[in-house]
Formats: sequence, C-alpha cells, structure tokens
Amino acid sequence: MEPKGDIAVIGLAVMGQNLILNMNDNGFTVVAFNRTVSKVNDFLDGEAKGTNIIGAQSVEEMVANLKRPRKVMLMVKAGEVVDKFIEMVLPHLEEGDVIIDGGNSHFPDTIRRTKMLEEKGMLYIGTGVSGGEEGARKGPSIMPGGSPKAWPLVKDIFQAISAKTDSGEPCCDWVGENGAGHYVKMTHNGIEYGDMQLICEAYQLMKEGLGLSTDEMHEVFTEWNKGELDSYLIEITRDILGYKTEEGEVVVEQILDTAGQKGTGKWTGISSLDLGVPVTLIGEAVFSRCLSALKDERVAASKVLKGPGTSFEGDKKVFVKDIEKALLASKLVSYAQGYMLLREAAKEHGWNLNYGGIALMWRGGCIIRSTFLGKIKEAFENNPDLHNLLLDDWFKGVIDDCQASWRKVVQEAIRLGIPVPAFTTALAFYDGYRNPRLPANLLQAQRDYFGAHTYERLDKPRGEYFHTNWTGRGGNTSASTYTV
Ligand code: 2AM
Repeated sequence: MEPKGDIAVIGLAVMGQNLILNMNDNGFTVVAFNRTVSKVNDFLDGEAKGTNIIGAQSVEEMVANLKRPRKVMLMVKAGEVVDKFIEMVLPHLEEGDVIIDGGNSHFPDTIRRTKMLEEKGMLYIGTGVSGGEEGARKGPSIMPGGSPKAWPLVKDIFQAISAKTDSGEPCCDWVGENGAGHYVKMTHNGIEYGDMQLICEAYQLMKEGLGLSTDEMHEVFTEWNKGELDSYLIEITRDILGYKTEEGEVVVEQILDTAGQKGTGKWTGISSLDLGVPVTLIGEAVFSRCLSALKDERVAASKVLKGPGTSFEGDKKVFVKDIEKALLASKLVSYAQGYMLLREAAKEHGWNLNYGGIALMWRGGCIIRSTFLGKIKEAFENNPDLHNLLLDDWFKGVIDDCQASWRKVVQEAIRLGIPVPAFTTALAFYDGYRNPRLPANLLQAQRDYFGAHTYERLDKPRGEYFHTNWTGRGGNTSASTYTV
C-alpha cells in the first residue's frame, strides 16, 4: 500500500500536539510519534480521535508511513534531544528527505546540524515557531531557515498552518540559509523581552508615580490598544490589569515580582555583544529581569537606601499621554536595534535576509504581533536598502512627534526615582546615534595613554594610526591596533 503521511511530527507535548491538529485541520495527513510511546495512543484516543492522524509505535513505522521525499519534524526539547532524534531517524531516511527542527534551538546548533545533514545528502530546516500553545493550534508565526532546497517541499504545509495577516498573507516565508530561521526567532524573542519591559516600566510609572489604580490602568491600556501601540502584548496587559477573581482579588498585584527567563533574550544579548551591535534595550530588558530576581536583596536594601522623596505634581492625564508616546518612541528604537542586529548577523553568516518579509512573519501569530510591524514592512518596501529603520520617514515622523514627551517621561522618572532602564537606554541610544561627535576621541586618547593602542585622526585618512608619547616617558613604541 502507498504510504499516506505528508509529514511526521515527533514530540507530543502541547506544542507538538497542537501543530499536528492544525496540520490535520488543513488537510494534511500527519504521522505522530513520541519517545514515550504510550502518549501516541493517549493522543489518538483523545484529542486526535476521529482525525486522519496516524500514530506510529516506532521510528520504523513512522518512516514507513511517509510519502517521499519524507519530512520529519521534531517538536522536542531543544539541545541534545534534537541530536539524539536526528541520529535515530537518519538511518531510516534517504537522500533528499528533510528533517525539520521546530523547537527553540540555539542558532549555532542549527548551523552545525544543517551542515552535517547536507553532507549526508539530506536536507535540514531549523524553524522558529512562535505563538505559544494557541498559536500552534490556530496559526503560529513560522520562521524557517536551513537548506534552501527543502523550502519548496514544506512551503505548502507551513504556509497553510501559519497565521495570516488581515489581508490574508501567510506569516511564514523562507528566512535564509542554515541557522537564519532560528536566529530570527531568537531576535524575535529578544524584541519580545524589550516590549514587555517597556510595558512594565509604563505600568510602574502609572502605579508608583501617578498612583493610578489597576482599574484606571486597565482603561489606559484599553485606549492604547486602539492607537499605534495596538498589539497582542498591550492587549493581554489590558486583560491582566482587568482580571479579578470572584472574590475581587486583583491577581496581578499578588504575584511575586521576580521574573523568570528561559534564555533566548540572553542569547540575543550575547549575539549582539559578539557582533558589536548596540542592542541596548534588549540588554537592559534581560538585566532588569536579573535585578528583579534579587528580591531578598532589594527588600533589604529598601530599608537602607534612600530615594529622592519627591512626588508627581502635574496633570496625570497629560502625563499618561506622554508615557504612551515614550513607549512608542522607545519601541521604535528597540525594533531599529533588532534590525541592526539582523543585518550584522546576515553579514557575518552570509544570509540573504528578507527584512520586510521578517516583519510580515511577525505581523500575526506570534507574541510581538502588532499593527506597527506593518510599518516596518512598508519601510523596507519603500526602500529595500534602508540602512536603519530610524531613517525611514514614518519612523522619523513618529519620533519627532514623541520626542518631547519621551524626554519628559525619562526626566520625571529620574526625578521620582522610578527605574525606567528601557525608556532611558532607548533615548540614550537615539541621542548617541544622531550625534556625529561622540566622546570616543577622549576614550581613544586614554587607551593610547595607558596602553599605546594608537588612534586615528579626524584630519587623516581612515586606517592611518598615530601614537602620542603623552608623558614624555616610555618612548614611542605603540601596541598593535586591534578591534574586538
Ligand atoms: P516524552 O513525552 O517522552 O517526555 C517535550 O518535552 C517533548 O520532548 C516530549 O515529546 C518529550 O518526550 C520529548 N523529550 C524530552 N526529553 C527527551 C529526551 N531526553 N529524549 C527523548 N525525548 C525527550
């Protein structure tokens, strides 16, 4: 009998199950397999009852049920487990078959695996899948990268199951070679860290600075979600602030203020340091989570260390509008930084990234989905060679409109002693980026003074290095120049 399976999915945790059900809804025949085989039977007797999903009890059975070229998707824990399954599946596959990793793998692993499988004549895809459990079931944002020849083989399935924009475009397209898909997903998560931190800073300013109640803040977020900030994260924040138990308890105010993290924000920060790109907002967002985790220390310090002892004395309504603008301007900076990182990573790894397409993939299904991403897509449509999003007309216009409010919010937060690291670093970046003369001349002088590291001069061509004998001692020997 001819095999019927269009694709196999290994890993029946919630994401895997939901993705399989989504594929089934879209008319694809999926073969399901899991390490703990009893879960295959549980799935077939439960959620998958009455569907066309085929359960496999072994890797052999799974492969035997697949049409050629075979497609095997892993929805398992990132790390060694992925390598283990690749090793298990590989002997049963043949040239031209595709293995797809849909987990949150770190991009260097995906680069390594793509190379290894291509050397054996197989194809590999590492894909970001974003949108959580609900996204997986109803339409996630899917960011595939890997072997370019594999894309036409999975395109129909992936684009069918992905989220769609309001105009019906799939939030899934080919990202680029080897680790590009997982890199873009990692950057997405980093940007998500930034967006969340900005929202939390706005919340704290309104709560501590203005003394607004959760009900009042619920109203504010309801309004914000109707404007430029319209997005999934603003929407859920609105709902969280409006959520009360039957007993009237405001749950968000009972939650311990220590943030967890799984590491993708940290990876983004590390990659930006490796590549030398100032992705400052995501960095601050990661560090803010770290600071929040020092709960006991903070509680102890709060009894010793003093703040300014000032309180807000303006028009609260006006200031809420200022915060909205500060949030929008900071968010623009964060996305501009994220895209700077993508550009540098593309250069480093030889990826041919489609920047507008990436914004489109994030437009629906994923955690950072927002109307604003449509503007990023437009910016790259207007100018495919756009060097920095901040230089796009729409972005520039928004910043011009928000700038006064943004500065006012940062000043007021500092005056009140309320930490707003993401708002602040965004503004500092903006002021640094638009400044043609930063104080790095002094820094180079210091480096040359203590380490003879040399410097370039304004009045000489780039690449010519000079050394000054600053002290009159130590001679004229210079250390070699190097850039880290
Ligand atoms: P399990 O149901 O047998 O635990 C998410 O955790 C998915 O990854 C599940 O399908 C889980 O299989 C699988 N998984 C986690 N750790 C694993 C391991 N060490 N080996 C194989 N599969 C693993």
